Amino acid sequence: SGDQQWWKSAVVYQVYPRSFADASGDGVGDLRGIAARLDHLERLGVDVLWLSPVYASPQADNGYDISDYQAIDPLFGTLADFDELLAEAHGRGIKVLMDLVVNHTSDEHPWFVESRSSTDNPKRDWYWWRPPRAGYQAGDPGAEPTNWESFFSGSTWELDRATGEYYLHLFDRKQPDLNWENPQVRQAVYAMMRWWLDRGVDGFRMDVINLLSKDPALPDGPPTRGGFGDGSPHYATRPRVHEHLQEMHREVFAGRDGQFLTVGEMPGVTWEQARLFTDPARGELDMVFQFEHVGLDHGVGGKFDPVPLDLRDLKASLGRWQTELGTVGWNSLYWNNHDQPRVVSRFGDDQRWWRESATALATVLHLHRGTPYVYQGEELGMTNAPFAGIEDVRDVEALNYWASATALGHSPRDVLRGLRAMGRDNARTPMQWDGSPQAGFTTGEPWIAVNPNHTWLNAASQYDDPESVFEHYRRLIELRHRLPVVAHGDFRMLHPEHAHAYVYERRYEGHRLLVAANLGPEPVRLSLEPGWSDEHVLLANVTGVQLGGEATLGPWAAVVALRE
Ligand code: ISL
Repeated sequence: SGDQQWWKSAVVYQVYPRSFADASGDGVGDLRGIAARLDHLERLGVDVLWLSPVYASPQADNGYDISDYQAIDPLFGTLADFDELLAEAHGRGIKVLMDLVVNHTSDEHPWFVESRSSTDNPKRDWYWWRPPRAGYQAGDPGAEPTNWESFFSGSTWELDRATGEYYLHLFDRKQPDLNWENPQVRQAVYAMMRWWLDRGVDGFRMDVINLLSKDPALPDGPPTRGGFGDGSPHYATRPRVHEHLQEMHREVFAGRDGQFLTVGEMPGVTWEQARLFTDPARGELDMVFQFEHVGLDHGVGGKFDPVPLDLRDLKASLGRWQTELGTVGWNSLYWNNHDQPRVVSRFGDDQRWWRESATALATVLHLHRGTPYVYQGEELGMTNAPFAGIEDVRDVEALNYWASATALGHSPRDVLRGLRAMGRDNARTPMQWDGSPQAGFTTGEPWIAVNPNHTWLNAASQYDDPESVFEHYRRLIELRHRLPVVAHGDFRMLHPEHAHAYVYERRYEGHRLLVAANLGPEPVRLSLEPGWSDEHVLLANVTGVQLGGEATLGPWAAVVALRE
């Protein structure tokens, strides 16, 4: 059903509303700001706009803590602003995906306010409440019902003094986990989803959707650092998640007219599991975000203790996902989102080879089999930010980590080094529209500092420059739209053992697409199958690339070639 799988030739653009464009001048991006910048998306040629959360929220985790799923936070505007953005996007042929955050709500959501009010409240069972561990008094060290460590540092359990019980929060204490065992919870979520689809949205990006189902026995996990345990065997990708997603598909999407897209964000998911989630015959999801390739540079101390990437590991990982989701299921392709450091700073070179490495990495990613996601500013080659100290940091994950790591005796200098390299705020500095003092993002005081490099790194200076990062992304997107081999071809990794070159071939109905990139600063020469020559080159990020029996690739050179 080719038409039903329209997203195979589509590219998605992610907007983080807080940091995209501020129309009101309060220093925080908003919906009217996004609407005013749709020209940028149209020029780039993307098919879908994924909006990070704009719902009513206390903003403890920048909107991933929702207090009303059917209201827009005043920070971002009104429902009327939303409807207008939707209409304007649709008018340009751009679909809109909402972020669906239903593993947890805000602790200020009325459901949780009711739930916490007494042990016999009808909504008590909508969340995970447990008494202190047997033999302990509430509040004692070790009294938490399990040893699980939160994604955002500390225990996953918070004591509520009113009833003397603890509630579960895999993320911040202001993000209590919903109990998906309860059918009323599930029906409330499906009704809310239908309400958004009725309003005209085109699908959902589903936040940590593989964490919905917990083992109700809530067993301890294997010990980790700092006296905690790893609870993930008891909450990640449990069998009932598949049941929940199938039920959601039936209750929300089945029989509805239109072309939708569902993508599930899934920390820790394996390709075996992803194949089940995305097998169309099972009726669960269209695609998933997996995390294997963005974990390859995490060190023994976790994400804030990074180690250099070995390109062979990256190729082995992405290559395996290509092969294993080749005939059943579908991949999402991404380097960046609002949780990851900027790829040009992370896997590229944001100094000497900034333009070349940004475009080489883009080339390698976009021509894989799967649906590419571009995170705002990535198409300009935006870089990590030079945070001077902890006072420049805004993210709850980073601030919680800072507090707990420094309390454990880690030196502030080391903690900051980790945050600078890997912190999520790197992705959250304002979009760089032009070289003016606040980068054209706001007329006010931005909620987080603009990166000083906006004076030369900005959209205005890249439009119509044939050598710009933006133009390169635009061409890659155009290739996906134009060439069936990009959307539908198979995948074969070449030179898998090469430490600096990333080379692969795609084939479809007699067409062969070759992608060859040098992801390093030293020149590379590679042997190729006979038959390739310079006349097959479709796109290159530098001049002077030679294709023959050998490919000669200068620093960070990337080339795309096509033949029959
Ligand atoms: O960046 C991470 C912390 O190391 C990830 O573990 C991240 O928290 C995880 O991918 C889940 O992310 C999603 O859910 C979080 C939210 O903070 C993220 O912004 C969101 O993308 C909780 O809703």
